[in-house]
Amino acid sequence: MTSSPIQPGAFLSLQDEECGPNAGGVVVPVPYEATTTYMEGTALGPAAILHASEQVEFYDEWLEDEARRYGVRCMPEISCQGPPEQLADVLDSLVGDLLDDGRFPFLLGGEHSISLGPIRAAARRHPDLVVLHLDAHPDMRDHYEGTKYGHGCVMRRVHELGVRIYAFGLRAISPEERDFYPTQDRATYVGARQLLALSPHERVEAIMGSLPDGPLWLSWDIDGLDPALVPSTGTPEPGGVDWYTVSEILRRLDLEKRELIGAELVELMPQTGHHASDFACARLSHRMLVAGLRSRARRMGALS
Ligand SMILES: [Mn+2]
Repeated sequence: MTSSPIQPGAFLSLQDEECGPNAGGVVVPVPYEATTTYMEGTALGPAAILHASEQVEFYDEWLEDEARRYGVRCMPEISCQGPPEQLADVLDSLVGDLLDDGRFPFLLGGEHSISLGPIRAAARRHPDLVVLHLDAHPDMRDHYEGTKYGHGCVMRRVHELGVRIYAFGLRAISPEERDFYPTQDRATYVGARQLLALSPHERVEAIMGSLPDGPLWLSWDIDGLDPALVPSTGTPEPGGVDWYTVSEILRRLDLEKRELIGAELVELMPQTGHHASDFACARLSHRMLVAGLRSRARRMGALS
């Protein structure tokens, strides 16, 4: 892994105009880790994903397209030593500028607390925003370990913005969170157990069939996936969403011409000798970017 400054072409090792100022996608590495409660190391996530992305094939066979066709520029790492609410202000402003400039922002965490600022920026511009939340955990606690802005509370703060949250993959739910969901009409989820007896296609249907209409923000915690697939995460919860389901959800979002505003992938905790996790995150990042960039191109009339 390199410690040199991140170059504009760092994601996928792109060259020249593929990562120039007109690139449709902007990768924002946020190596932020302040409220982690179990195993530490998510601050190394963005660099590991960028490094692994050099090996990702340009062609995404699931969406039958290439992110580089629309351009992907990588920003320097966002460093913030302050509390999560301070980072939220920094990312709110930065992501807001990207959205106003017509870009598709894609953030790489870091811990999940990075999500509040970007989603706040998107929600201010799209009051009917829907957050499609992949996670093993609801992150819906009102406060956790002395803060209201840590990774365990981020979706509760997002919920307070007035947006709708639709989660899937949840399977580690506190009693407080279990009691919270039924009382809310803007927060729903498809739990892991609900998907147990279904075939892969039925699983996709169960998730997509109830997804609310509206512009989407993808807030994806890699621990939503089966930890057999991505063991390198801080709180690897057994069970979880399989690779084909998550890939097919992205394809369905594209086929249904859903409007994607921005996205993030968080909570990779790289471990020496476990590079399969880093690569899975890089591959998923590319697939998410392809979906987002195709939506952006459709919005601009450049894609039917
Ligand atoms: Mn999680």
